[in-house]
Amino acid sequence: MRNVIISLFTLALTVCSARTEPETSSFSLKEVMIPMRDGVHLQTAILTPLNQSAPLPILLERTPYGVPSNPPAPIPARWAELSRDGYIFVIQNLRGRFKSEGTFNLSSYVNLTDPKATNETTDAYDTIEWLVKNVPQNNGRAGIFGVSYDGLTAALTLLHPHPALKAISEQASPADEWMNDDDHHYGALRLSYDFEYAVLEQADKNANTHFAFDVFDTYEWYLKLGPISNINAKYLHDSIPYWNDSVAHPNYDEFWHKEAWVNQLHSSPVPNLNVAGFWDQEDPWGPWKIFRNSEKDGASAHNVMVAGPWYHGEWQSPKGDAIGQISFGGHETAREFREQIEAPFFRYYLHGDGEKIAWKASTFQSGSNTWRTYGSWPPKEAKQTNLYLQPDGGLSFNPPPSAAKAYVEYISDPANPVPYRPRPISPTYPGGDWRDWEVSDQRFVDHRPDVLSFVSAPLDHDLTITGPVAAQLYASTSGTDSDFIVKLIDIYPDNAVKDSWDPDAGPKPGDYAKSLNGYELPIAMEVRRGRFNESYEHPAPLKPNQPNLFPISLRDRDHVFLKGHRIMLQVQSTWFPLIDRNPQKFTPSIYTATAADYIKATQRVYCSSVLPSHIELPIMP
Ligand code: PG9
Repeated sequence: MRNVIISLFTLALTVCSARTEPETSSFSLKEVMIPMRDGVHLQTAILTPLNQSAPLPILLERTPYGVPSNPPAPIPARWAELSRDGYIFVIQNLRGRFKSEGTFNLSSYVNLTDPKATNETTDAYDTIEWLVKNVPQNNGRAGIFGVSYDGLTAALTLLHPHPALKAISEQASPADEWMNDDDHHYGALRLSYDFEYAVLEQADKNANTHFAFDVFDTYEWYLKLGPISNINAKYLHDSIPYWNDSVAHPNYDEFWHKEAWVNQLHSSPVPNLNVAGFWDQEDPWGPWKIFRNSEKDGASAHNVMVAGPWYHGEWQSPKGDAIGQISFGGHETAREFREQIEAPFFRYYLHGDGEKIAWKASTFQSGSNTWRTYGSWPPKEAKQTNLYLQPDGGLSFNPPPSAAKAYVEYISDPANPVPYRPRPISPTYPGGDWRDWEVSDQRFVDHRPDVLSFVSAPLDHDLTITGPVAAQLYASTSGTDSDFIVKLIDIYPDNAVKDSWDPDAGPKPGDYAKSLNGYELPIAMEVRRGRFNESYEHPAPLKPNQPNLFPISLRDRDHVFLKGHRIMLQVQSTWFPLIDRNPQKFTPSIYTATAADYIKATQRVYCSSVLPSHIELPIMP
């Protein structure tokens, strides 16, 4: 079982597509142990097309999740369109995973100055060196691609690529695990992910290990856990290095600065197709950061961006025609991406055939359900426009009148945190509802007393936002530390769709909940941890009851709020157990806080002409 796991999200997809495809493989598989510069050998599967008649390029994937031990039948969706052009596919286990020798560090640190250092950049280099010299009938050109960890290993080649590496596609690669993506969001710990993933990859070299929760609803398990120090005290006993590192380094210190490999990237030496999902629940930020850093010094190789309304890796699924209840207007976006963008990209650079991609960015825009292309990103036509929170719970393009009541308040209680998705909350892996939780209907929290909702009037025309979105929240807490979470939501009208049930017989069980009428669809969500408002390196207490500006980046978006829909902004101070609870009392490290440090706090969100909390929308003409 273990050895057929290609990656966590493609496993399920491979199983699904097995029903429709023939069972004989069109590849032969050879397993080799490839030597690295320090004598460590890496377990590598080489898949050669049975019908190969001429030299072909090599397309490499490097993974911590296991390589196949048999030729794939049917061919996984992620290779289906590419294989029509002909590639020698190569998959390698990272050092220290499964039969690969050495130690798995779960680290993105690349030391470019020490000539003896080994890391994912040097291992990819040595692998390509060996492959172009030893794989029969290769055409001397290699590419590397992959999603998530596999995407990270692709992206890390940019720091020192082998000369035979002619094109890469990093897809959902993390770039700085303290700033965003899997483990933290601007320093706020992604508790459930960081803990469960560290166990997954570091509990056993030969397996992907799922932590054995003894409570069905993990919300309850994490709440009963109490302070975070109990994870080591009661369960892990310091046995998982990455978890130990996470709790030993609460701030953006030297450890995390080194892990933020992307800061060493100033131009892309190799053509790169960056791919991101707008609803990627793991690594939505890295690809945009890599895309932007690649052009910092202006002298980049071909560097383009693709984004779609996808969960983590959905573009490798057979169709990609929906996420959760939200369908994509009849488009099979995953297949279309692979057929019309990814395969031509590699064809051009590795086969020397076809046309070079002419646009800078391409998106599948949600709301309108259309593919778009842009000559620059963000598009120059987009105009940053403020949408203001109003003291009566409204949202308006006009700032609040000065005479208005200055704030709206709520009590945030760490003993009763707001769940991030409807309970019961499954473990992260295996899947459960994790995959598409970011499109969960937010009606499940919008009347909690600790969740504020600001809502616009119904739109009288379509409103398109294309580019970076941010919130500027003026807020205070009666405590000395605090989190503020904002969610930008698209509210569907109550008559958005015609109900599918017979009007006389009424809905069958389950039908009503499946309707999109009145649906509150999150478009962008993010957390800001107050202790880091002034400095990521040196956290500081907040002054009780004093308004502070919480700047909250909501990343790049491309969405149309359709006529008749309303725009909503929710504000809350807990998002559990996705984000660990802020004690709301400043402590030097939240990871050493005691149960007594977790206190209730009164939170105020200001909506006045002097403290005009607002959201910045990049509105297209
Ligand atoms: N999101 C996973 C991951 C990538 C890189 C580092 C840590 C975790 C993954 O899906 O591979």
